[in-house]
Amino acid sequence: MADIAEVTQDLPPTAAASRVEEPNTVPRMAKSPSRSGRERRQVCPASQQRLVVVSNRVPVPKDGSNKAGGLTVALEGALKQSGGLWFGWSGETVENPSGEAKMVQSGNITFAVLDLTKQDYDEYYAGFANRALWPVCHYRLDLVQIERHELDGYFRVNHAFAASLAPLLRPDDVIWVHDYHFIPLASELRKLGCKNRIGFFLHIPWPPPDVASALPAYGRLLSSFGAYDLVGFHTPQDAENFQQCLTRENIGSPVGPGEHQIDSHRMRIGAFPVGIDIDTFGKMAAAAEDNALVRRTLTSLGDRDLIIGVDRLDYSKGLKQRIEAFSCFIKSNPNFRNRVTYIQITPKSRSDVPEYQQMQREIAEQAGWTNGSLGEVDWTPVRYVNRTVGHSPLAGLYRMSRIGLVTPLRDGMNLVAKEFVAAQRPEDPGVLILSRFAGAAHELDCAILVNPYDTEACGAAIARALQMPIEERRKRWATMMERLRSNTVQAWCQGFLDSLRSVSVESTGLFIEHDTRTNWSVPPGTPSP
Ligand code: ADQ
Repeated sequence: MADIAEVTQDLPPTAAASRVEEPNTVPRMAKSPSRSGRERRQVCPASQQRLVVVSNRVPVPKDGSNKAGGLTVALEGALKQSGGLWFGWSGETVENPSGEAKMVQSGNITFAVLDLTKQDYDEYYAGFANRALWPVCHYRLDLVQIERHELDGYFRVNHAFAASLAPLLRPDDVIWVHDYHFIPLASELRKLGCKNRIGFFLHIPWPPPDVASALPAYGRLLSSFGAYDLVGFHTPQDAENFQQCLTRENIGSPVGPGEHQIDSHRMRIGAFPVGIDIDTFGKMAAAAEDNALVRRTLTSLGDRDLIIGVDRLDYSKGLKQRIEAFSCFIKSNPNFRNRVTYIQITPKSRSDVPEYQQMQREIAEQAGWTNGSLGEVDWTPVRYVNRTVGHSPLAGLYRMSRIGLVTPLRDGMNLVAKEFVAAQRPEDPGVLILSRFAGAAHELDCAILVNPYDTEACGAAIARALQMPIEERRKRWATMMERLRSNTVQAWCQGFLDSLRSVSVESTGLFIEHDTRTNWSVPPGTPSP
C-alpha cells in the first residue's frame, strides 16, 4: 500500500496541539452476540456504522502537510462519511511503549497510533513482514529469510495491536484491515471477543500454493485469514491463488465462486482492483506544466524525448532488468543515441533490510556503468535519482514523457502505471510500457505489455513506442482512460465496503434486517418490541 506504507513515512511527527488527551471519549467495546447466534442485536444502518481502518502506517494529520496520496485521500473520505478511526503504528520506536494508542482528532476522524520497541520493529516489520512475506508474495523464494524469532515477533505485535485496538471498538464498527503486516489481526481480535465485521485487503500479490507454501507458519497464517468476513485482492488471479491455497491445505472448502466455508463461518474472497482519482490527477498534471521543476527538466532535455520510470527502490520493481532493456534498446537502435533520456526517479525504501542495501548499491553501480559505456560528453542516457518528488511535479513529468516505463517483475497493482495514463495530454499522449506481471495489466491491456525478464523484447518495445503513430497512441490511451474512469479509487473503497457490509451479515448467520420503525437492524423474524 504505497501511500500509506511508504509515502506517508515522510509525514512529520504528530501535532502535539491536536492531541486528544481523553481516550475515554471513544466508547469501549460493548458486549455483542455470538457470531453465529440469532439474538436480537442493535445495529446501526450501514450508512451510520463507524469505519475503522487499520494499516501499518497512519497518515496522522499535521498543519501544513500535504503529502497524502490518492489512496489515503480515498480512505479518509470513507472515514469522514460516517466518522471513523484510523489505527496503526506511529512510525516511532521507543524503549518502553505504553501499549495505549496515542490519539489525534481531526474533524470526525480519530487517528490512533502505537509505538513499537526496536525489537518489535526488527522482528515484525523489517523481519517477518519484509524478509518473509514480501519476497514470498512477490515470488522471490531466493530472498526469503526464515527466522523463528521474527515469526514470533510478527504474531506478538499483531496480538499487541489487537489488544490496544479492542477497547476502542464499538459493537457496530466495520473494520477494514490493510496489507501483509496484519494478516493475523482479525484472529487476535476474535480471541478478545470482537464480533465485528472485519475485512482484509492485500495490496501485494498472492502467489499460487507451490510458492506460498514456502512461508514459515504457512498453515497458521492461512488459517488466521478465516477470521475475516471478506478478503480482497487486486486481481482475480490473486484471489484464485489464495482460494487454492486454502483448499490445498484443507482449510475449509469452496462453496461457490469467491465463497469459502470454514467451520460455521462463510468467508467471501474477491478481486477489488484499486484505482486512482483520475480527474484530480489529470488536472494536477495539466497545471504542473508550469511547475518550476518540470520546466527546468524540460529545458535540460533539449529536443530529446523523455522516458520515465518512477518506483520505490525495491527488487520487485525490476529496475536492474529495466536499465538493461534500455541499454539493449540503445545498442540495437543507434539512431536513437543522444535523442532520448531515461529518468528513473527512485526513492530508497526499507534501507535497514540487508537485501535492500545490496540492491541499492547494485542499481546505482549499474546506472553509472551504463552511462559510462553508452553516454557522450553532452549526453547522459540514464538519470538515476534517489528522491521523492511531490505529486504535482511528478504528474507534470509524466505528462511530458514520451514513454512511461513500468516493468515490475511482480506487483500487486502498480499505481504509477495508472497515474502515467491519467497525466497524458489527450491530443498527444505518451505510451505506457507495462509489465504483464503487474496487477494493472488486467485493466490496462492497451499498454504495450512486456515480459520484464525478456531484455530484448523490452528494448524492442521502447523502439516501437517511440515510433508509434499518433492515431494508435490516442486510441490506446482513450481505451485505458475509459477503464480508469470506470474504476476510481473512490469506487474501489465503496465497492469493498459494500461487499464487506453485505457479506459479513450473511456469513455470521446474523441475517440482519433494518427496522425503520425502531431504526434498529434485527435478524429476520424477530418480533417487533
Ligand atoms: P508500492 O509498491 O509502493 O505500493 P505503487 O502502486 O507503484 O507501489 O505506488 C507507488 C506510489 O508512490 C505512487 O502513488 C507513486 O506516485 C508514489 N511514488 C513512487 N515513487 C515516487 C517518488 N519518487 N516520488 C513521489 N512519489 C512516488 C503497494 C503495492 C502495489 C499497489 C499499491 C497500492 O506494492 O502493487 O499498487 O500498494 O495498493
